[in-house]
Amino acid sequence: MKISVITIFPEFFDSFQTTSIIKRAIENKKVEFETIDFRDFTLDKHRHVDDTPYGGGQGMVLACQPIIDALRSIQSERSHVVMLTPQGNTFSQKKAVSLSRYDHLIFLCGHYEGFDERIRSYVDEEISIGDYVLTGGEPAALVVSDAVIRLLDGVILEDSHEDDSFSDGLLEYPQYTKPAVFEGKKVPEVLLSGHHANIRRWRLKESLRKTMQKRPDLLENRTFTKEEEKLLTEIKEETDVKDQ
Ligand code: 6GU
Repeated sequence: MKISVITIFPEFFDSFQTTSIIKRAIENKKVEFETIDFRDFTLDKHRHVDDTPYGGGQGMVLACQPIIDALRSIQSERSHVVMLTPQGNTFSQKKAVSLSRYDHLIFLCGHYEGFDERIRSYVDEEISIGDYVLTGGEPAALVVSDAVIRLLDGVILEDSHEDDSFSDGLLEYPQYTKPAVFEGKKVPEVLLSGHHANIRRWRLKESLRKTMQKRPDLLENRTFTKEEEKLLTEIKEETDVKDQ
């Protein structure tokens, strides 16, 4: 996969590309990551990327020409163009999985100004990373890139995806490492038992418990397996006992 980010702040992505898992993914050619500075595509000598809004009002508006010329310089039939804006559909793990199937993703980042509305007709979709306002699309492009890159073949151990919070609609079960007792706090006995079937069942139960406690909304439209229903009943009985 190739990811191209169209931005006036390419340096924003420097540490992203040179740190940890993303760095290794780039070195191992699992992903090619590039930034394109659309200021390089301006035609005036002051290199302006924005102008005052028609109709008047506060602020500046990102102009069509530099952004569309930057886009055309890298776009092909294989490209999927994503604009990062607070008006977009909210990003999710499901969206990360669907984006991970494209050959070439192009992310278009605006800054505190809005985009000229006509730019929207050149993009395939608009994505927001949540209901809050950022100074620009760059942190959002970084978040989406990270979530997509870690899903690509060979970037992290395949098994790790299956345990991801959200990938099966549940939050991840609690994890522990040595020592078995820290300041009097013990690791659950079952995890020290070596009994794989019991460990698997405990983990599923604790995933369900965490999801019920912290994100009950994730359970609303879920169809439960027989085993999950049994575990949920156990959890409810345990909570009822505690409440008495
Ligand atoms: Cl993609 N851009 C900006 N400026 N703010 C946001 C956002 C994007 N997603 C959430 N807030």
